[in-house]
Amino acid sequence: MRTSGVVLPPTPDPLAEARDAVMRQPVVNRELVQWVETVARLTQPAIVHWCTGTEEEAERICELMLRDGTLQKLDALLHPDSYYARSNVDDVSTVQDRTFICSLSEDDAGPSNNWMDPVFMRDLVSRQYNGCMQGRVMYVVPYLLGPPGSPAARVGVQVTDSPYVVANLRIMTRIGRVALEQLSDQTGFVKGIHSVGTLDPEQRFICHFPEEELILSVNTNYGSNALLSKKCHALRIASVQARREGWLAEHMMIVCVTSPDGVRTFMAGAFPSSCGKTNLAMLLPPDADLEAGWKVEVIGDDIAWMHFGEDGRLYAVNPEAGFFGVVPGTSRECNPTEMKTLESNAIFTNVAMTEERSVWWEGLDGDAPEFCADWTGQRWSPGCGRPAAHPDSRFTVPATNCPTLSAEWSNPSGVPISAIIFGGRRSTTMPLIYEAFNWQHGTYIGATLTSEKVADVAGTVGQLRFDPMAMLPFCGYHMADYWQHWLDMGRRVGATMPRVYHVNWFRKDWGDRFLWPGFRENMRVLKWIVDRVRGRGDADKTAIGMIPRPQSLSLSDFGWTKEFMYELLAVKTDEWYKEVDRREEFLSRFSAKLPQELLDENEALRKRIQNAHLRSRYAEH
Ligand code: OXD
Ligand code: MN
Repeated sequence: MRTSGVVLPPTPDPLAEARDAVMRQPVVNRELVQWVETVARLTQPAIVHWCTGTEEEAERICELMLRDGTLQKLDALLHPDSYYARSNVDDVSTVQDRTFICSLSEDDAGPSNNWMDPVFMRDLVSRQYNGCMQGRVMYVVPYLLGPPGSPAARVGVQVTDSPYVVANLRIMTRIGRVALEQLSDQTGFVKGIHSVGTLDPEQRFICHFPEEELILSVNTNYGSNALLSKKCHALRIASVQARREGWLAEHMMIVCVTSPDGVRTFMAGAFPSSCGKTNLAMLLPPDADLEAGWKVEVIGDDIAWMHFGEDGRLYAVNPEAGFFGVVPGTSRECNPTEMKTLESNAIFTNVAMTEERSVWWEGLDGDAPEFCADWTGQRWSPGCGRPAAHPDSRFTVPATNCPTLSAEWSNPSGVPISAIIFGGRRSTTMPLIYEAFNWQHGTYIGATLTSEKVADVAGTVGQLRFDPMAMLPFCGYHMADYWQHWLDMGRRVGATMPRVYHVNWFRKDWGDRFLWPGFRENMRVLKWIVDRVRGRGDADKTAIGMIPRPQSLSLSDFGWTKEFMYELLAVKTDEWYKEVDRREEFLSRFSAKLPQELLDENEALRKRIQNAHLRSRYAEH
């Protein structure tokens, strides 16, 4: 019997047992129980399973996937407790054009998001959900984002018919009991419904309903399209909550830098993709620094939730419990810490698999195997003309695997952030590092963050792309309202905001060679930031911000010349004129709601550049 698109469950009632089980939980949220029942009536699973998060449960779910071929076990000696998975060949990346913000008002989504009417979209996706779990298990996964007991932590519940998603969510978040315990009858939670569906790319939808705190995803089983805790909840929905409640949900890594005197400096950093955010989070300082007592530890690699503490400072927690990273390019040479993190308990998706049941990808240290099975399962050998691992192949691994994970990573109070670092990939214009004059100027620097595109099917490599605060694809509301929120945060009575920095490891010389060695040497830049936030560190005031004096980057041991340092830190007025014009054009796309302060900052920068230009011309004469 069908009533208004809602199909009643088959008998025996798959919900009865599940309902009894959840009623035996320490805390029951009635809204949650009712909502799960409504979803089950619509999707009609054979079984409803409430995830508890135990080892045994995880083993059972993985066992199931080993049997049906969703997972393959990797060699137990080479990769203990690790699995290999392939997604459907039509379902290999996150899909911006299928990702929607369904706010009540189109104006709240802004020009950088795809907006769709919430009633229309709910109806469209519900039709996809109708009976979509027949004969299958519907998993109910309560998950906690943030350290248990933290006032910053939030609960989400994802309902999914994908055991692969459950296995990944279990790594990426704290699932089961720990999440339910944080829920009372009064606590709200973010709802997510996901179904693998038919995997039809034409019918793939990832929809966010900020007012209802609801996420609907269908016809995908890949990455952040399907693991709704990550970009969908912890960034898109959380950014809306953060604006409403006066905090920041940011696409930032979090690190703790300990100096030889034992003082810890906490920093957060936002970088568009392919700019080395994870490498910076897992930075291994040069041997001399390690010997001197410097240490860099990771707290988060992707997302930071920052709330004001009683002292007016911003305290950050990492809402996640695992790392979900792009694999190609990962190597011992670039990021030995990440490679150690991946040694066990990992799920690799869409990389290549070797005869020894090991994994391989482009950019891994050493030689390519003579042959292997590529990410589609076909035989691959070097020189065959296609990559063995998909460029967006991923690993999922628990944060606790990371040898440099800070003990503070699960501190319920979070860590006080002293510096926010923005960074892009720029072959010209941007010096190695500069410091904002103040919070408003820092907000402007973040709002105009740009990076050059890397590998791109459209052949637009090198093209500049604006990615404000690295949040362009992840902000759940109008970008200009988001900038206003940043400005308002800085104006809060008693607020002591972090200092803001911009870094660029990718500046090139005339011969198209990188000027900066990067990787471990980036420690020199972090050390300068530590000095600055501690009230030390030499800097020159320039048109764009405060720039280190070369000697304060302790470069002498490299034997670098004055000319080299000039290139690395130079503010070239001809390049900055173009930059200011580009920024003006970009900001104008948000004109209706654009905070005047950002335009003022752009104009003030233009004037400072003009003055610097004039001064340099007089100096020449
Ligand atoms: C990610 C991303 O997957 O930013 O973390 O794209
Ligand atoms: Mn990210």
